[in-house]
Order: sequence, then structure tokens, then C-alpha cells
Amino acid sequence: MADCIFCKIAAGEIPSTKVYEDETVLAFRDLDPQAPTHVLIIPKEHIASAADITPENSAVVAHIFEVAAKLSVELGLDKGFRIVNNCGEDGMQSVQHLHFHMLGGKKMGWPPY
Ligand code: IU
Repeated sequence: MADCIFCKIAAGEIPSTKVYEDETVLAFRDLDPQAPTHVLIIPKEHIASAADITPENSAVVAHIFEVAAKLSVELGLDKGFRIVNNCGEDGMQSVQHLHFHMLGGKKMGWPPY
């Protein structure tokens, strides 16, 4: 999608610190980390939000969670991690391209507000 910053990151038009990439998924370090380890895992295909996941595009979401499991080992998150998706206005989504925050390296708080 032309004006989507994460589409541009996925296409390599805007640089990012990549930690994983394959044909359908990219994971890169968040520019404003909220934990010692904070990566974003995105589909390369433009999906605007979690509210836009359909039977036709959902396979990449399962793949994203496989990537997260693999990254948890590679990033040393053996004590656990948190995956967060912010969706829509109330969910405080600021970038309108589906992304999952993977946070770790410290004990998280709960509830998350
Ligand atoms: P949110 O769930 O939409 O609020 O999260 C967007 C995240 O994308 C946020 O943590 C930003 O720091 C992060 N981010 C980034 O890493 N690189 C960018 O170029 C932009 C946002 I724009």
C-alpha cells in the first residue's frame, strides 16, 4: 500500500533493524523499545489491523506465531515474553498495518493499562 510505512519497511524502502525475514513475514526492532527486547512482527502483505483478518489472509498470522516461537529462542527470551496487538482507536493502534509487538527481557506488569 502506497502510503503505509510498514509496507515500505517490508519492501526495504525504509531501513529497519531486521531480526527475521522470509517471503511473507518480517520482524524488526521497534524504534521506541518498551522492554529490553522489543520487536515487531509483521506480514509483508498489507493487512490494516487484526479486525481485517479473514479466512483468505489468516495463514500468515499463524506463521507469525511460528516466527515468534523461533525468535524467542534466538533472542534469548527463555524466561518468557509477551505478544501484544493493538487494534483500532481504543486499542491505541498507531500504525495501520497489522503488527505484533514481541516484548521480553523483563518481568511484565498486568493488567496492561
Ligand atoms: P502501535 O501498536 O500501532 O501503537 O505500535 C506501533 C509501533 O511501531 C510503536 O511501538 C512504534 O515505536 C513502532 N514504530 C517503529 O518501530 N518504526 C517506525 O518507523 C514507526 C513506528 I512510524
